[in-house]
Amino acid sequence: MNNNDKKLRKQKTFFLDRFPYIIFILIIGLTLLIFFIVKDKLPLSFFSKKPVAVVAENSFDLYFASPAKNQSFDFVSINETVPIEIKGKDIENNNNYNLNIYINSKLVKTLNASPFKFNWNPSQTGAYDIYAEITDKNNKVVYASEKIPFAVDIKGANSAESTSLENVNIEEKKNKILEKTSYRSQNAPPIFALKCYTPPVIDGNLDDWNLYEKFSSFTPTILKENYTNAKDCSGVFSSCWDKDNYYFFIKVTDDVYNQPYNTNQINKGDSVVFVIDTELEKDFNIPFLNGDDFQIEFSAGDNSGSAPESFVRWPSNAPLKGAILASKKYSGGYTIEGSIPWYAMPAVTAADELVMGFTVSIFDTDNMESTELVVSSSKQFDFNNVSTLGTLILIDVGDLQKDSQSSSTTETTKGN
Ligand SMILES: [Ca+2]
Ligand SMILES: [Ca+2]
Ligand SMILES: [Ca+2]
Ligand SMILES: [Ca+2]
Repeated sequence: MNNNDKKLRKQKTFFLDRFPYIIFILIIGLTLLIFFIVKDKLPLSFFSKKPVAVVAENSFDLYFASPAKNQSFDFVSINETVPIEIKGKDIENNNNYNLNIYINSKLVKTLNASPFKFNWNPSQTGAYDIYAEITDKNNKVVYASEKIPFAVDIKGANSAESTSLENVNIEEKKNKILEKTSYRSQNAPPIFALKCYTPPVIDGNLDDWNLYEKFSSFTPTILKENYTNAKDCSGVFSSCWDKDNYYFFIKVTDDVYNQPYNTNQINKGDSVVFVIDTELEKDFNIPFLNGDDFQIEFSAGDNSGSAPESFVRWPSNAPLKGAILASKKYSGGYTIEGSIPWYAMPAVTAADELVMGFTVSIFDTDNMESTELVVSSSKQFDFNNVSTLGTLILIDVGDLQKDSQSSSTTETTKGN
């Protein structure tokens, strides 16, 4: 009896029972219909995203925290920079991807670890657009962001036309060299050293480095779990060359200066380390060290104020012959400026377009007795594997110093 009752009730209430489901399905149907009608009429880039080969389990997304869309930057000097910051939770904790950033369709930066931020120095007033691409290990593009337009207005006399023309020429020259060169682009963006026609004064002061390229994208490489922030350990590196020497300047930001050591132990305290493969082309497929490779360490002087020093760990185990060094220590960091004679590296004939393997690393020791953290200009720092090195390229683009002086002091030098 019970069963029969139930059946009857079921039949009666069949439609009423299902009514909410039918309404629900109708709503979904209508929503989809509206979506497809509206979709094509909206200019949202979300819908017109490049049809990239999306791996089924990975859908990527990123956005620009800076610059904002249509933001305009009013600068008073050509040295000012546009802060670029990109957020993308899919790649922030994933080293399998690179981020290529394009401004006006030209690649300006490749980042491989978060935070994805850097300062971009525009050489001239203008309208720009920026977008980023995510590439996988095989350099295949898996995502391209929308383009963010922004504008830069550089006021003041410094934005002389000759300077921007010069920059365009330099960029063209660099691209030409890169096109015909074998280098390990996957390890790091190449560092360019411009030829200097007046050598920098080796005094630890930054003032004669304005014209030269600055590298600051250091990546934590060894004991990277100890990395906290840029105040702990970061740096800005510049270098230049002439027929006699390689010159460099590094400004290291380090919250605690600690260098208890001298000579062959300086790499246990705060120090800067170059690894150079001077015959990159010949040794391109050799991962181990040979006679033309160098590991050169620099210290800004020990805790009791000794003079800055160098140590060649490979191949010679001795201070670097003929090196001239100067350093400055200040609250929050130190500088090292130096010149290294090419004769210390006999395989090198310094010349325009010479390409070498190169990584500069900053070793940081704060409170312990040995290295706590290393940040490097390459993604990896492994001295036993020279195929992890980045690239250093010497180029000659003429006398920049003379050009910049003649354009800014034309009037005063005429009084003859
Ligand atoms: Ca100087
Ligand atoms: Ca530190
Ligand atoms: Ca070599
Ligand atoms: Ca330190």
